[in-house]
Amino acid sequence: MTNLTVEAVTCEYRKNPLGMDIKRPRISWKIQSDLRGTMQKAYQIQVAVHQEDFHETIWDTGIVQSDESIQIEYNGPQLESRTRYFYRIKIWDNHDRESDWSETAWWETSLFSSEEWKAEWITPDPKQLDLHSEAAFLLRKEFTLKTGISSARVYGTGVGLYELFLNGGRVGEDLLAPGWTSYHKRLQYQTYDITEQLQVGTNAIGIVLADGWYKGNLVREDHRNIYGDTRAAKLQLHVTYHDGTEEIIVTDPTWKAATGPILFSEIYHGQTYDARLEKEGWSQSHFHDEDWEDTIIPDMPITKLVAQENVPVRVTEVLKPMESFVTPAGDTVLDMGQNMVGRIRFQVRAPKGTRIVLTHAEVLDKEGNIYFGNLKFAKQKVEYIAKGEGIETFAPNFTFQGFRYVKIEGYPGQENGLPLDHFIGEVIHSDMESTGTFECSDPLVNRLQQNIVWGQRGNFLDVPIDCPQRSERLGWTADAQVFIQTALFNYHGGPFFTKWLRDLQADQLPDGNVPFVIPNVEGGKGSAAWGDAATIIPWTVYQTYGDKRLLSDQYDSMKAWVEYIRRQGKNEFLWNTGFHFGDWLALDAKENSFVGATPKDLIATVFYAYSTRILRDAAKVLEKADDVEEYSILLNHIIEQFNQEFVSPAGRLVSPTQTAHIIALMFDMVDGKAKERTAYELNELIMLNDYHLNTGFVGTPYICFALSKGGYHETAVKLLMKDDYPSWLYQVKKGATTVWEHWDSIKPDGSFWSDQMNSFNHYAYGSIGNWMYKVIAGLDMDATSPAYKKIKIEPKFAGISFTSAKAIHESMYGKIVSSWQLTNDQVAVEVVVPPNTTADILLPKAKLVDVYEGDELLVTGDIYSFIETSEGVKVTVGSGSYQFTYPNEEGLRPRFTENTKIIDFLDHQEAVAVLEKVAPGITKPPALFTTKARSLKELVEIGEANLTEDKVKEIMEEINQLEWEEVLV
Ligand code: RAM
Repeated sequence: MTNLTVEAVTCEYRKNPLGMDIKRPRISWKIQSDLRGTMQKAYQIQVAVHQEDFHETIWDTGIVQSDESIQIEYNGPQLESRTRYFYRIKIWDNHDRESDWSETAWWETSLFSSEEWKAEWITPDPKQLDLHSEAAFLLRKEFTLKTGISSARVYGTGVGLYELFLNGGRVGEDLLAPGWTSYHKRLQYQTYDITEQLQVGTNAIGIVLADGWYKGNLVREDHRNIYGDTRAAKLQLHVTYHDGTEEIIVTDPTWKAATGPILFSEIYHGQTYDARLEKEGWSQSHFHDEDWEDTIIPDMPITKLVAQENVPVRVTEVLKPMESFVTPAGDTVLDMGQNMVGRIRFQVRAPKGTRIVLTHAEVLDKEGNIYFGNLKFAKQKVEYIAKGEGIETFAPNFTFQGFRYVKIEGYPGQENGLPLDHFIGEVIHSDMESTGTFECSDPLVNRLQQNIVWGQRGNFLDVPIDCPQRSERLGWTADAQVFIQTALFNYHGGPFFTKWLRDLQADQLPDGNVPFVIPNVEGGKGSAAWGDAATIIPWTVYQTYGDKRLLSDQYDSMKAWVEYIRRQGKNEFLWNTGFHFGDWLALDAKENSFVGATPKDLIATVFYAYSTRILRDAAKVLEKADDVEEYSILLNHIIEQFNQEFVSPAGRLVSPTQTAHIIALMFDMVDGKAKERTAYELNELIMLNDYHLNTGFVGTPYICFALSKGGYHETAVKLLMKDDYPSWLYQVKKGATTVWEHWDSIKPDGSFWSDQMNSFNHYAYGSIGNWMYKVIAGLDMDATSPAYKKIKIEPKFAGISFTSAKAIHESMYGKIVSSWQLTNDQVAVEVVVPPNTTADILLPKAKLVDVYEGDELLVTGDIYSFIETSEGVKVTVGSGSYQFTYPNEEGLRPRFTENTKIIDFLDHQEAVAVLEKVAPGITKPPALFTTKARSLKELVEIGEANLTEDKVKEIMEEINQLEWEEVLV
């Protein structure tokens, strides 16, 4: 019996989504098969309402002959509000098998029309309670329910931020709800199933309301009330009884209001909580609220409510502190061991009125003191005033902190050391599904990957923010744009970016210009590589998930951006006017400037072309023939003008910067001789800079791609493996646990880049992750078949200074693995291809007759197509797991460098033999094999090998010239 099953059934990217207002949701599934080469031949979807047995369906596709298994739009009768739809899927495959029905899944609709909102906005009566009070408001209401409750939902929202309570317990686990959108144009509401939390008889519901992004301090010092000056809530609770009747409880002026223990709470600044002011039982029935104030219906500037689009923000992990210590300045500091974003939860037994203060920071300065300088005016301060009743537990809400270190004041007995087990770090971010891992034989590169992932976690907080610590934390467009491909390898970003793009569209200006930050609270707009988020992000989401609807929804916005650019230049085909950030933070900037040396009009024109190309490709996908033609012609003109303006007749780029060369190559602005020359010059520029980059936000994401693509892959690898300033691994060696904003956020002498703008958790330079997945591990897709329907596996290990790499990506079709390993005599490539996809695999430098797949010679196996080329063997396979092995030709041996981890390069015996041969007496096993002693360089650094730098170089050369066979016999 063979096995074919339908699994991981999702609707709009989510498993059993509750409360969606999408009228034609899309269904996707993954296939499991124990036979190789499985392709779906047909599918059947059934949808039923109110029942799980599918006796009566409202939509049955019948057997549809199709290989489509993702993003299939519901096409049955019009859906109704507040209804649960059950669905299941069955498939047939090319091996003549029929699967069972999938497990039954569901989605539930929310409120489709604004008329269904019966609730009013409410806020405390300003005559009784100061609406501008910093204290969070409590709103409450009691209501009575009959027996026979069958189900209940609450639809709720608020501005700034709200949390819901029912009968004394919290509703849901979401934090920072309703999330951050362009509030005046669209505000999200959340849906919760509260059936289990209700009781027959009296119930009580409570709302806590704080400032948040809506009216708290944002962007500039003392700059508040950006969206409005009134906090308010709106909520509607529907109770359905077994007899079919329904009851609705809504917010209206019968609700009561008060303030409670939260005296202050803001995104940047933290929270002040006086536990003595807790109102015990306030969200339970029979609470005495006679002295509470009234509520009124305020005028609200909100025009549209939309159901939650993004995955919620939640606590996703809990960290234990690594240690605590007293700094030279005398502060007691907790070290979380990881630069994290979220909050501290602590426990304390303290006399009433004890004030415990936690101040959060990312790093210690070179003297070892906690450093707050880079936070600008964000206070990141949490104050707790104890009520003095037994053990008290506390964690702040409506705020988040970016920190590794926490200065603790006032904790009872802290002079004798902090009780570490009374503190935990709760990591908070948009709770996206993790979809990728990258690992290789180099521990520093692995740490870099971890840092990239932590950077993503810390900054994907409902909106892709630039940094989580200082008084900024805004949705900067370039940061999101340069990082998105890396981001979508690591985590599922479908709902996350769908929501953000709707805000981009909402905040885009009538002339097509795009604000610097989305949601737009900053005011600035335009700039090449920033506004281009409007085209790059929808296109990348489309490519990764096959999301044609998003592409179509964003199409007008994409086109408006390109047309905006088109009107800017002094010449229609060049973008040579206006404000640009340029190659932001590049190291070739003039003293005291943030802007790199690459001419802004060159960068702008390249991005003009890049956006136009994307628009043309989107028009192709959406079958807009006129636009395909229009933008193909426009693209050609831009490229032509670029060459006239920026490339000499002999093919030399006018701007001798790394970034100019990188983007010209990356975005196909040069061709033929000019292309060759650009690649050559780029390599020269980097060589002359001792294999160091000097690029900023614009050049860095593509530097290694441009080199690998241009024929200089070894240089790309050298750049990644550099660990002195400036480089990715320099930060890692300096102890970074997230990615820094500046190459020199911490300088080699331990001092900091200026206080003014120095984030230690900025994901932009983490965009190298994309190249690590795609080029080093070789996991990529054929761009003509989005969502990895056609996978491209092309590991590139030649010249690499490590011996293995492995990338896993959970795609819409299922898990893809690309993994390779080099040993002295063998190359092993392992590939996993999910059902209903195919993969083109390149086995570099392999000869057809030598390649095994599993135990069988490839040529005799059942792999269905292969061919030998000058690059190696190309195999096309269907789904399944494949283990390819072939002899390791000498050309594949990685070069031994001072950074090569010796025991990865050579096994134990070989290492001793080789080192004894080239430098008798230098090894002191077992030191060589401890985890610390990873490379020759480090052996020297930790004093295990008494060698000069020159001698190390000599040894490396010798090792690389060795006749291996001679040594190893
Ligand atoms: C900084 C932000 C962001 C960048 C802008 C131009 O303030 O941190 O990273 O995009 O400047």
